This record gives sequence, structure tokens and C-alpha cells, in this order.
Amino acid sequence: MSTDKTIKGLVKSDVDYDGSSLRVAIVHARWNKVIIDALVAGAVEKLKERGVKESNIVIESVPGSFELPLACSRMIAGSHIQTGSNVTDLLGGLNFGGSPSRTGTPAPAGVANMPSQPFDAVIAIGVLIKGATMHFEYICDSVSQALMRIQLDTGVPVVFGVLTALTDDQALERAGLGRGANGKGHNHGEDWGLAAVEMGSHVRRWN
Ligand code: DLZ
Repeated sequence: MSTDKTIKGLVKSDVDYDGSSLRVAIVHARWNKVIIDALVAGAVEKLKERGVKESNIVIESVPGSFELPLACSRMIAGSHIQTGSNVTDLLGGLNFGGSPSRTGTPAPAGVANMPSQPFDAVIAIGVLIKGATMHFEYICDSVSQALMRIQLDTGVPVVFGVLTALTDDQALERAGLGRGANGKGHNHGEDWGLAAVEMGSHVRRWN
């Protein structure tokens, strides 16, 4: 047996979950946006690879990670209402070859309040990087606890896509943007996209 095999990390599922009937929201913070963009792109890529339709991927942004729980909670609660139409100009700078719909965009006349399918999963994406004060600790703790509470209270999977990094380099590596001796690293957004499809599929089966 090879000794260099790591025991850490996610083992790929034996099942290729089919996301073709799922509706998924991505809620992301805008702090540390270069890293956020890569993570969102990774998540979208895997959602689409698993068959989630572009029109069923809804992306919303909030200022910082602290705002993620409220946004997830309200999006789940209001997910039967389509507040915006499909919008192709994603976040101005994001470029990952897709055109998921956005909420929060003023809906054209006649589009607002159209019923739509509830979200099967929500991915909350934020990047917290430790600074000189206790700010990081408070936000990491409250956000992770709140996101867990939301998924348990609502029964809708909330994927924990919040990087809690001690340094810029740690965060970059976890978004596949590493610049150090460890190489580019791995984009965890991809894992979060797969987790959303898997958990959304499980919950449909369990209900
Ligand atoms: C204020 C702040 C700081 C210092 N650092 C981060 C960070 O690294 N990542 C992040 O997502 N947000 C940060 N914020 C903003 C807070 O999350 C929040 O947006 C503000 O405190 C307003 O509620």
C-alpha cells in the first residue's frame, strides 16, 4: 500500500446524482470577490455537469458572509415566487459560460410573482479571512451555526460554502487559485455544487 495516500478529503460518491429536475440557489458574499467568483464558477460548473438546468440555477449576492444566513432563509421561504426573469449578465465580472437566473433584479411587468418550483438546495458561499481582531471568529461561528439551523428548520439542504481561512493563500488554494509551493489547489466550489445535487436528491427521496 502506498504511503503517500492521503486519508483526508471527500471520497467521490458511487452514484452520479441526476440534477435535471432540481432547482438550486447560490447565495454568495462579495467580500474577497476574486476568490468568491472562482468558487461560484466551480459550483455552477458541477451543477450543470450534473444536469441542473441554467434556468433552475438562481444566483443572489449579499455584501458579506454575515448576511448569508438571512438571505438563505428568505430565499428558501420565498422560493415559490420568481422575483426576477432569467438574466444573463451575471455579476458583471463573473464569466463561467452560463446564464443562471438572478433574483433581486427588478422583474419586468408581468413576470413578478410567477409561481416556480421550490429550491431543492441552497449553496451559501463566503470567504472569511482572519484579520487582526476577533471579527473573524464571531462571524465564522455565528454564520456556520445559523446556516445549520436554517437547513434543519426548513428541511432544505444548505451547503456550507464558507471558507474560513487564516491566510490569503489558504483561501486562494481552496478556490483553485493557489500561487504557492502547493500549486493551484482545489476549487471547493466544485464539491459544493456536487453536494447540492446529492443532498437535493436525497431529500426528495426522504420526503
Ligand atoms: C467586516 C468584514 C470583515 C472584516 N471581513 C469579512 C470577510 O473576510 N469576509 C466576509 O465575507 N465579510 C467580511 N466582513 C463583512 C461582514 O460579513 C458583514 O458584511 C458586515 O459586518 C456587515 O454586516
